[in-house]
Amino acid sequence: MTGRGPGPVRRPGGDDPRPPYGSHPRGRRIPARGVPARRGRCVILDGVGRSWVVIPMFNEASVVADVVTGLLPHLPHVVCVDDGSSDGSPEVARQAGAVVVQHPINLGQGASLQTGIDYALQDPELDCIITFDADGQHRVADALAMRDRVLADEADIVLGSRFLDGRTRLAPMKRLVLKTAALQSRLSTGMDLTDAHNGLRAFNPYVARSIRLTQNRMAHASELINQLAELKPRWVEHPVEIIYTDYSKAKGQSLLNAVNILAELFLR
Ligand SMILES: Nc1nc2c(ncn2[C@@H]2O[C@H](COP(=O)(O)OP(=O)(O)O)[C@@H](O)[C@H]2O)c(=O)[nH]1
Ligand SMILES: [Mg+2]
Repeated sequence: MTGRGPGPVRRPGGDDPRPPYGSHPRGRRIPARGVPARRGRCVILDGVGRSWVVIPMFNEASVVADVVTGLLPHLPHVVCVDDGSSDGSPEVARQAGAVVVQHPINLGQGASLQTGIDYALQDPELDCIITFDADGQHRVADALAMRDRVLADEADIVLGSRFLDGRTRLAPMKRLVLKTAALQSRLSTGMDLTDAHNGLRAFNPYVARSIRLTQNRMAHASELINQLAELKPRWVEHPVEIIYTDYSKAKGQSLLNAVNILAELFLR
C-alpha cells in the first residue's frame, strides 16, 4: 500500500483490501463488550475533544520540548511519565506545557505507559488515549488521524504500522528484526499484524481499562498484543511514519539487545 490516507488496510504484497477492521483470530469482527456509548460521552471544546496523549519519557531533555509543543495545539492534554530521568526531562516537559507524572525510580516503559493510562482514566470525559514517544520519532498528523478513527468508533484500538506505506526509511537489519517480531506475534496470537512494536497507538477507554502493562522495552509491546489477543477488541492498523534521526539511532536499542529480545520471545 502506498497511499498515506487512513483507508482500508491492505495486506502487504497483496491487492485485496482488508476489511476496515483488523482481522480477528477467528476472522470475525467482535463487537466491543461493555463499552458505554462513547460518542455520546465526548465533550467537544471548540472542536477539540478530551483525548489524552501519554508519553513515556526517559532522559529526553534535548527533544521532549519540541515534541510537547508540537502536540499541544492539536491535542491539548499531554501527560509525560518520567521514569527517573537524570537529565532534567521532567522540568523541560513541564515547562513546555505537559502534565508530568514521575516515578521515583526507573520502572520501565510498560509500567510508565500504564501509569499514564491510569492517569488519563481519571478524566471522566476521556474519549481516547494516544501513546506517543518522547524522542521525536512520531508524527502528530498520524496521531490525529488515528485518534479520529477511534472517535469515529471505527475500532476500539488503532495500531501504528511503519510497514503499510513507503514513508519510513529503515536500516535492513532493523527491518528484519521488526518483521521477525511481527511474525512471532502473528504466530503466537493469530492477530494479522505487520508491526507489533510500534509505540504510536490510539484506543478508547474500554481498551484502556482492560489492559495492564508491566514489561519493559520491546517486551511491553508483546505484552500488549498478547492481552489484545485475549480481549479481542475491534482493531485496525494505520500507516505511520517513524522518523529515524541521528539522535534516535544513537540512543535506540542495540541490535544485540533486539536479537536477545527476539530470542526470548521465541523461547518463552
Ligand atoms: N518511562 C520510560 N520511558 C522510556 C524508557 N525507556 C524508553 N522510554 C521512552 O519510550 C519511548 C521509546 O523509547 P526508545 O528508546 O526511543 O525506543 P525505540 O524508539 O522503540 O527504540 C521514548 O519516549 C523513550 O523516552 C523507560 O525506561 N521508562
Ligand atoms: Mg525512539
